[in-house]
Amino acid sequence: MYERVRDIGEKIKSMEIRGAGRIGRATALALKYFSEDFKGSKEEFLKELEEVKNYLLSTRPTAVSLRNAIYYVVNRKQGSTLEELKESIIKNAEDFIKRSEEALQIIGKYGAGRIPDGATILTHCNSSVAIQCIVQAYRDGKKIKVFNTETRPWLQGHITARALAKEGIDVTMIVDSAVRYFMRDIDIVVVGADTIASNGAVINKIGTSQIALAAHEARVPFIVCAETYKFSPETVIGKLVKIEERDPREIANPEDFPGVKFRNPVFDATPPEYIDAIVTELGVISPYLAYEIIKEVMNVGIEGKEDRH
Ligand code: RUB
Repeated sequence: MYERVRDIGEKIKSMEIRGAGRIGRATALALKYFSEDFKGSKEEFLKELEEVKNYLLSTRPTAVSLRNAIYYVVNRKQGSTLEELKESIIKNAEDFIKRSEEALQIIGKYGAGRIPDGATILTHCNSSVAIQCIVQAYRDGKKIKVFNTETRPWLQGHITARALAKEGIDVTMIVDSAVRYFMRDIDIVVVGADTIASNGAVINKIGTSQIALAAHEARVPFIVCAETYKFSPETVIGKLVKIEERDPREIANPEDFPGVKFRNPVFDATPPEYIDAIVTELGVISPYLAYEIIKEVMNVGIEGKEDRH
């Protein structure tokens, strides 16, 4: 495997590169690097491209951004000669990264619009899109406060808290299980998404669905911020989103607990009835419009029969 591809793949696996948006962009970059570094015939290129694709797909199973980046870069390649194919992949990868970065900025503006002046916001895990909306609201001059969960077991909340504090935002970190206790102080919940299914369910960091439940109970608006490449075309044809289960040692050392089993699913699904809106770069939509997004943007509808990978 090419060194620069392997380097990105291993960083995604070990979560040095994490968060669905970054995973998508890193995947596109790995495919660009492969095309740049490849030496050999056209036949070898196509064969090795399949291997690289499958390797990247094996790094993390839940974030559809990874699959959609591969689809955008590889399946839309054009050309008949080796040089044309390589150039097309490099161009598609650069396009994907550029569009992803632009989407982040646009969602930041739309999402900030949904945050009232004086609001106390709750966020979970570390979503670059959710943070973008919060930071934008703050830069727009809104007097906001943020509560953020530490996000066990990987503690992505530490990254969020530091980023918000660095920006000058009033941020309070709480343990995940304190969410319902504090919900009475919260005006709006803002989270990101790993994957959005065609029925509008949002798959995000484990614990998101519990937060949505507590928000629903307290009648606190629950907003999801996600680029359109977080929507999953495969779910239109009945595929279920695979929930990643990671090493239990992320929770505790099993050797310290003889006879105890551990489970470590790292994502969960929040049903659409608990979601007030999804903020995308195409606008703010109801979760029930997920199918339309998939149909419009990805050109895959009920008629899209086959698995794309
Ligand atoms: C990260 C996570 C984030 C989404 C969205 O999980 O659940 O909320 O990926 O992030 P992990 P972004 O840390 O396991 O990758 O908005 O940055 O795409």
